[in-house]
Amino acid sequence: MFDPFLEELHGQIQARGARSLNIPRGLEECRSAKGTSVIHNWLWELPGIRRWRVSRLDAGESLQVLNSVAYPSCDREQPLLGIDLLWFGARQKLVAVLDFQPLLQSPEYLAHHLKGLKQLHEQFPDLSGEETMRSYDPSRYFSPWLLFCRGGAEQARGSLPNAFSTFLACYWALHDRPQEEGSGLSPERVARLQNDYDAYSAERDPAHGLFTSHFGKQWSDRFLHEFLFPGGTQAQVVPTEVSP
Ligand code: BLA
Repeated sequence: MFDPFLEELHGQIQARGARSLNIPRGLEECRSAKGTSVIHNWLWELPGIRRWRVSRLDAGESLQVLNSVAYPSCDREQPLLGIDLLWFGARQKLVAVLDFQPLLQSPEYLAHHLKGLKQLHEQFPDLSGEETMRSYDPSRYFSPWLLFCRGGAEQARGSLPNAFSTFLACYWALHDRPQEEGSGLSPERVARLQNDYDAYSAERDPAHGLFTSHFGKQWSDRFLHEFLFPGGTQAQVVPTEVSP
């Protein structure tokens, strides 16, 4: 279902001069014991983006997933790019989340970095429903204008392909802007916030049970802490922030 999106994403990442990074041994790929599902993972570094991970899960009719997060270099305070697309074929159910995940929720930060996403949100109303979050807190590392849809084939085949392309173009536009303006976050603070994003996400990720059921607890625990959210372990050893 999402292979054209994966190709588009990888094409653009590579066109930006990406270098592939090593993935911890055994986490590049995993097949379920029954052989009914397989996950593939990729990891990239590119100018201005220190870590871009991409995952594709293929469990046939039962589930297809494309999940990706881009972590900008720490001298850039722009939001992370977050993609989580799920297709439950048997039930014809789509869960689609596309967001520029903000490091801060201050009005200045949001106004500076999220204008493009806000326009996108208005452009694709059928992907911008006011869905309720069950496991995450919407005011932590999600933007007010995320595209979040629990829908079906109509959205998956209708507006999602165009929204996905526009979303990527919009992130590149943000990425290519001159860096001097903004909220003036130091590289240390950006690093702390990105690590806190990982710690928070590792704690809340609703997918851990799903990974465990497909690939076992041992592999899934390693996947969560060593591939999906490796900064989470560093977040615990840094002192709490005191200054804005
Ligand atoms: C929800 N994401 C989900 C769910 C699963 C995944 C199984 C629950 C489905 C549901 O709510 O119906 C799947 N999450 C994954 C997979 C990976 C993962 C396969 O991390 C890793 C390979 N999630 C993200 C990113 C965003 C995100 C980057 O990983 C942001 C764009 C959002 N996923 C997100 C949200 C929900 C979700 C907002 C709904 C959760 C809720 O209701 O609180």
